[in-house]
Amino acid sequence: MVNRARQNFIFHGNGSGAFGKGTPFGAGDDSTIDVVAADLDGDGDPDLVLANRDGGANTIHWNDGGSFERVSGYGTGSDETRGVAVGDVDGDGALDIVTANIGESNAVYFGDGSGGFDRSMPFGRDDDESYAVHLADLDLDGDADIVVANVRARNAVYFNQGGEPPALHEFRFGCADCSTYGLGLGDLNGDGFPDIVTANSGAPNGLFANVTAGRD
Ligand SMILES: [Ca+2]
Ligand SMILES: [Ca+2]
Ligand SMILES: [Ca+2]
Ligand SMILES: [Ca+2]
Repeated sequence: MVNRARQNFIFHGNGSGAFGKGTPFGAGDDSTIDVVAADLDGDGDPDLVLANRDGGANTIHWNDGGSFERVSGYGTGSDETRGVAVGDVDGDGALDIVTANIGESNAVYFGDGSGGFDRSMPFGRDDDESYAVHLADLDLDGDADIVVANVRARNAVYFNQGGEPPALHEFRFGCADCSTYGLGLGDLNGDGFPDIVTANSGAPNGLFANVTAGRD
C-alpha cells in the first residue's frame, strides 16, 4: 500500500485471506502515488517500483530477502510521475519501466536485466498530463504496446513498431475534454484482443473495444 505524504506499507498475506500488521518501507514523507512489483534484477524475487509525486524522485526498492531498504532513484526528479508500468518494451528479454508524467513527457527506462536502467526514451506530447499507464500487446504482434490516460486531452495508445529504441505509433482515443485518471485492460468481448476501460472524472467512464488492432 502506498500513501501520499505518509509511510508506505507492505501487508503480508497468510494465504487464507488475512493480512498481518504492515511492514513500513520508504521514507515517512514519500508522496507515493503508484507502485508495481516486478523482478527487475532477475534474482527471483519481486522488487518495488514507485512513482513519487510532489517533487520527489521515483524510486526502486530492491528486495533483499524481504527487506526493501536498498533504494535506487530513476526518472528526472521533475517529471512528476503519476503512474508506472513494467514490461519488456524493446523485446530484449529485460524488464523496462514506463512512466506516465505530468511535469514532462512520458518515458521508457530500459532495463539491462540486472538492475541497471541507463538508457531512457521520452515519448508522447510534452503538454499531455498523463496519470496512468498500462502495457499490453493490443495488436497481438508479439510486442508490448503502451496505453496512457490523459487529463483534459484524449487518451493515447502507442503501438510498438519495433527497433532499438522502439518506434511508437500514436493513436488517440476518447474525448478531448475528458479527464481519465485510471485504466483497465482486458479482453472484455472475448475476441482475443485486449480492450480498454477508462475511469473518468466529470464524465461517464468509457469502454473501448479493440477494433483497430492489426490494421496498421
Ligand atoms: Ca529482484
Ligand atoms: Ca527490455
Ligand atoms: Ca504489439
Ligand atoms: Ca477484445
